[in-house]
Amino acid sequence: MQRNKQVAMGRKKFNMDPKKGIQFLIENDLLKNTCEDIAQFLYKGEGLNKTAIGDYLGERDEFNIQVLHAFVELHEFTDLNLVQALRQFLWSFRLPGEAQKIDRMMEAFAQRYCQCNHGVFQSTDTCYVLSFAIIMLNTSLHNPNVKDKPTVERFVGMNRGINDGGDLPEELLRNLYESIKNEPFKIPEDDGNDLTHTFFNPDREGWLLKLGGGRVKTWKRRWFILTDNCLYYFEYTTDKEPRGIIPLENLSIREVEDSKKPNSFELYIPDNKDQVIKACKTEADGRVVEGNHTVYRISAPTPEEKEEWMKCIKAAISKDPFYEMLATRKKKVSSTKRH
Ligand code: 4IP
Repeated sequence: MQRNKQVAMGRKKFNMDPKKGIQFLIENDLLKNTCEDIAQFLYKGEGLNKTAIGDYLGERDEFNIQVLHAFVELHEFTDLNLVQALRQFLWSFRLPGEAQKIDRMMEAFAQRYCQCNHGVFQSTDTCYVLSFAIIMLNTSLHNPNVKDKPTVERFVGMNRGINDGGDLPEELLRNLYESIKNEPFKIPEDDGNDLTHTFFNPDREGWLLKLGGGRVKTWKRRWFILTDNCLYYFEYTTDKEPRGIIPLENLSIREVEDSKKPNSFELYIPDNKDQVIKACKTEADGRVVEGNHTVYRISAPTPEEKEEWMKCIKAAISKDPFYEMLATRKKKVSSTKRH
């Protein structure tokens, strides 16, 4: 009885703070302090929140990385095609939004898949790149915001040359395509920052209010466009030149309560209070100068629009480093000469 109570308490603690939860279970002899035992506990996942599991597995600590590997080893992918294996894997925890974490986890996944299925791919990188192509395909086919749905021919074409310079069998690619088309990935709960959003080009435009950066702070209605990892704002929708450009690199976004404007959020530099955000703006006389905001406070017309904007901006912020990492791998798998 006592033991069960304590395990339940450990699970609760884990869901609030994964490291503390694990520590509690170990200290009370409810869990052995080995990566295999911890991995087993996470794999069973009973009563555990999948976001917390993902956070724990994504940590950069050497020990957590070992747990991640032990966790992936528990997955049996033998004779599963890549989509089936991804379904299993992506359901066992929630992938965190951060690029480095996704990279580590997907690398571990690809290694395990290749270990269970010798000879399907020329290299782990091929498996890794194709896994992402599939995840992106899933988004393109099932996200209602994506109007241009790729055909199977396009999917096959996009994956030419990824098997260390050679092609994968067309039938394999067709099967994977059909599988995703017939049934989207089931992904544990979504807080708007998961990888299906990470890969969705969120381009968005609309009217928002922005608080000025001067001494007297005024709210101005501006037409905002989110694209290329930048936020542009214009005075009129038809303006050719933006009044301001805010590169989103290194910025974070948070909700804020503003006594005057509802549905507000802010762009800010994490862990920094006074540093000015790199941005440029056009002065009244037409000169282009550096911005002087330490935060950008923005207010949306409705709570729904605020959510949408925040989701899209978050996705824009988190996708970029990842695209780079993926691009590097793609280069690798398409340039390697096959012997
Ligand atoms: C202006 O207030 C506008 O809010 C500007 O926004 C803002 O520049 C100015 O900040 C602020 O002083 P007034 O129109 O009442 O003078 P916009 O350029 O969209 O018109 P930002 O940097 O927010 O674009 P300073 O810090 O540039 O003065």
